[in-house]
Amino acid sequence: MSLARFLHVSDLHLGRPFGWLPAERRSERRREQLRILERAVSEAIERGVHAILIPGDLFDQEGVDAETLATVVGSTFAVSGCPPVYIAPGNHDPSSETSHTWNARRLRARGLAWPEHVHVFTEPRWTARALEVPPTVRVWGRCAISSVPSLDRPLSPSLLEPVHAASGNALEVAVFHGSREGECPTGQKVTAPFSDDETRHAPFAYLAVGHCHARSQLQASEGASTGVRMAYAGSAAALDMTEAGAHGALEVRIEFGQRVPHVETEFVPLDSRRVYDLAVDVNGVASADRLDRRLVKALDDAQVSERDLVTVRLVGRLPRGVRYGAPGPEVLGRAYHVRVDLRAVRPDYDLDPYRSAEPRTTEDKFARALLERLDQETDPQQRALVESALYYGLDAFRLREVVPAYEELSQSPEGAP
Ligand SMILES: [Mn+2]
Repeated sequence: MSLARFLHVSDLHLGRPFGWLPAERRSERRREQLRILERAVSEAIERGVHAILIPGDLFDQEGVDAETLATVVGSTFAVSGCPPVYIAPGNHDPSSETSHTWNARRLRARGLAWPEHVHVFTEPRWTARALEVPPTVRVWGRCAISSVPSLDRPLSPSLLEPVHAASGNALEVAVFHGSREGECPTGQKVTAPFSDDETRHAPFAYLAVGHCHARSQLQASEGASTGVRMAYAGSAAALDMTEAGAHGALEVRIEFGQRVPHVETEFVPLDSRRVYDLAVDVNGVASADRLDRRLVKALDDAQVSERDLVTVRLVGRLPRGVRYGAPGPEVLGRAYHVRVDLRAVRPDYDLDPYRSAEPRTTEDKFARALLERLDQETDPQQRALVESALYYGLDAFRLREVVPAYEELSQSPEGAP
């Protein structure tokens, strides 16, 4: 048996503007992205992998700043001991004749050149490079050639024809950027789509894919390999507040030789910051200070560190008289970045006037009718239903909007990290 090892690292988005961070932290986070890529290279060296696979969006955009470009092209991969690197550009950093990042002539004009051991797949059709070590391993790649999403299906039988024609005794590994149908978030651009069925029938023992920023994988028990057939390593550095959890790369180990190749992956953390999404219930809170204390407790319970990024979603009804605009320094000092989402908070209503006064307006009559039903109802589930109908109704009358919020009141206030 032989063993092929790779480091699969993806969607660095170097040069990201990070406009949602305070101005003084944007360039700091961009420098961190570069450190994360450097860490990926040193992990690859320490782990003794045979190659680094980068399936796209290494750069956030075509016009990445000159300093970042010079660092990545000239030094990040030039360190001694760096294994071969295979890059398949994605929709954020597509390959073209005019590309400042991938076109050799353009780079030369700036006095830059990718090191010899960095191979960039600059064609939208599948092409292959054989590894020197271990022998009989081939890396296949294809790239995005425009930032306009492509609907070409990279794993369709027609696009895979050259791979089928060439495949013989080699271990075939794929690196590309594309959308796994049913897996990427609905808001994300669909580009180079592929299905699980196409993945299972493709002649690759492992597919290192980029585009989806959340880590995920597809297992297979027959065909070109067993174990992990395809994976998204996710974004190596958290790029925004929606990218919850830990971020890094995947070490991929493929046993091959006498029998069907077997693939295993191991998560390699690279970003020392984590993104959290917590929900905090505001019901019955006595003051803004007390609410801040609830927030601090929620951060503590979730073990948020001062390096982390946190969205706190406030839910429930804020008691009358309590004003809350933004968290105080006590909360803000607990993490690198805290964003408080107030959209699900609704005012609590004073119901007594509806009970005592003679109903005159439609709002009064509506409230009185539902309060009477509420008083008669004994079943707790039915009571909850009538209560939320009452509050939604009052929202419609008073706020001129109805936002789903009250159902969340019955759920646990503890958010999951
Ligand atoms: Mn991306």
